[in-house]
Amino acid sequence: MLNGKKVLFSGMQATGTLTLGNYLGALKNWIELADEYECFYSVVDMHSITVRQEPSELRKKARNLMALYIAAGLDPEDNCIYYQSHVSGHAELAWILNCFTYVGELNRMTQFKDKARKHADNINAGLYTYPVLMAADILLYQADVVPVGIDQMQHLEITRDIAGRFNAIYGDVFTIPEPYIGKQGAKIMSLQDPSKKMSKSDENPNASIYLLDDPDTVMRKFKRAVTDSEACIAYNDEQPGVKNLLDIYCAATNTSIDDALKEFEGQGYGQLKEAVGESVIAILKPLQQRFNEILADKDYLDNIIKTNAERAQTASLKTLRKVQKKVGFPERVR
Ligand code: ATP
Ligand code: LTN
Repeated sequence: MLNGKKVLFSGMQATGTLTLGNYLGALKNWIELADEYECFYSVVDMHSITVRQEPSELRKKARNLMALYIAAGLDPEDNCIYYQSHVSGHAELAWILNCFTYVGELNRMTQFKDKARKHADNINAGLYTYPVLMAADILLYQADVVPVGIDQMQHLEITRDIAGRFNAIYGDVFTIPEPYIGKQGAKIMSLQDPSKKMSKSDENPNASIYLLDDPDTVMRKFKRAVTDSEACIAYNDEQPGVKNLLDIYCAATNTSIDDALKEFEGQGYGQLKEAVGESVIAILKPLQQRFNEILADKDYLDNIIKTNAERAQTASLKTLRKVQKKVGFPERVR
């Protein structure tokens, strides 16, 4: 508990422009939960360098991501929105937790296996221990709940295991976090290959809707989206492309699948694609306008970056000092 509320933590990597998958699977839920919890939303730039980044590009993407969080509807006064690299406790706790994580556990992580396959020339130790840094992010703030897309469930489970193991040795140090997966949009698939998740690092730009795509591009990408030759609008695994479009429509408009199926009864794929495109454009237009305004106001954004880093640093130090004491590090002499 912090300030009388339960704590929420989540983060996204500054590795590219956010996709509709990131928005519907994570960001939208963050906004819905923001009032109920004391929230920490991090731009996890330390995770980003597990894959090689061009420094000036990373800095730009991280700032854009910070602006996107705010543009999407997170109030930076009520919520602590900050850069992970500005709070030293993430790395310090990650080191300690590394010593409570088994290589056998890390060997099972599917995201590591996927990324190692994609970046075979750079399978670095950071990529391997990525889940431990993520556990540190979450445990540092004693988070009760962590809203993420389905793909992050395995990382949440290892976080709970590490926290439970630490608590079993040293007493109740960490809150065991619960994942929060939204009912809709938890796994948005690629528009070009509906067996793969929509991902901001996909090399085919037509596979993803980016939050900064203009309306014509959004519509064009939906019109090109892979469907099938069944020509009927149904929600099942034999028609994964159509299922994905319906998932997007329902998550974007807060409609149930049953209601959407009634709405599109007797219609063709062209009409479905048009309606999905419109529903997404309606979300993106105001978001993009806010985004441009925020980025243009340098002082406003800089002030948020500064004050929130201080807030996060203060909150994180409480846990860090407790953990350092528990494992036997010498007391600081004042
Ligand atoms: P990358 O391609 O760089 O690995 P990503 O697009 O998979 O990135 P992340 O930064 O790893 O995105 O994820 C940020 C958040 O968005 C996480 O909570 C993740 O679960 C969620 N998310 C990512 N992709 C999707 C998707 N296609 N559908 C639903 N949620 C998603
Ligand atoms: N691993 C996540 C990003 C992430 C995160 C976190 C999410 C890093 N630290 C803490 C929730 C809580 C990803 O790749 N999407």
